[in-house]
Amino acid sequence: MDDLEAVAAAVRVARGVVVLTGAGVSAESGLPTFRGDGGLWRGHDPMRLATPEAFDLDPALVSEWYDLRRMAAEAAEPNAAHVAMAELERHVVAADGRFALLTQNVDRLHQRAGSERVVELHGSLLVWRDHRSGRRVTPEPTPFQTHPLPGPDGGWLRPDVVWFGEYLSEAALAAAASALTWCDLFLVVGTSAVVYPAAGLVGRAAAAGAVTVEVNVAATPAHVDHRLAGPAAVVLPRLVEAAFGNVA
Ligand code: BV8
Repeated sequence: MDDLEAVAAAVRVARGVVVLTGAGVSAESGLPTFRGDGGLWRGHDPMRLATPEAFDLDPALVSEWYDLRRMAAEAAEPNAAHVAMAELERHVVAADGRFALLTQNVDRLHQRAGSERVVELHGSLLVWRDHRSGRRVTPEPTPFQTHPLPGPDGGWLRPDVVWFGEYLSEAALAAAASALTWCDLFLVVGTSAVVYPAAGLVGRAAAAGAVTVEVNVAATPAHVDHRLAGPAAVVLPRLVEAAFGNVA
């Protein structure tokens, strides 16, 4: 039995499924990853764009870069990987199992594909906040006319994402920790597994006794029980079909 069948058998009997996703899941929606060929960090130093210091130094540059990404996310469509994750959630919950989708992605494509139990570990591109007061706004899906935009409370508008050196929200960390208490199957999909604390969740799930499975087109530092090599938009639909049949 190849690994896909073994993993499908584990999915069928799982009582608590947790999925950790990264930029690789949105690659087939046309949104570039960070560290791969053609990735966002290619030609850009993340420390110049994805830190509070970068924003303080050049709010216009950072605002423009994130607004471009926001508009790309608005224009993108969920791909078969996102759809398969929403189907997996429905199957697990229908069988009285528990499910959580912990995403590092900030594009909200999981939610647009129908995933409901989503924890945005690194925030969202589609929500921005006043960098002084923290008051959140959801901008219209049209490009900003100036950069940076003034916030509602006298600061500048910044994306409501977690930058390097910033803490993840207590709520997100608590939701992830809670999911690990009942997780018996942990899928890690489309992430280079180098950004912490998200990347640390794989080891914590394994330490808690979960079966761990990686879906990726390349090897990563993640230590897992099974590796399913290939694009998420190909592997995940196959896995859901192998586990539950071709239920529309
Ligand atoms: C924090 C902003 C406390 C939003 C991002 C412990 C050890 C070491 C370092 C640290 C540590 N604790 C904290 C740190 C520092 C830092 C960190 O982890 N640094 C690393 C890089 C060394 N972490 C932090 O600062 C975090 N904060 O811990 O607070 C603290 C406070 C002060 C001081 C210290 C600690 C905050 C982390 C969040 C940073 N924000 N982005 C945005 O702009 O989007 S990180 C950025 O990387 C994105 O958020 C992204 O989600 C994240 C991970 O990237 P991936 O999603 O994995 O994408 P990547 O391109 O890397 O990989 C794509 C993968 O997909 C590849 O594997 C590829 O093979 C695969 N792929 C491609 N195509 C496909 C595919 N797979 C399947 N199918 C395909 N078709």
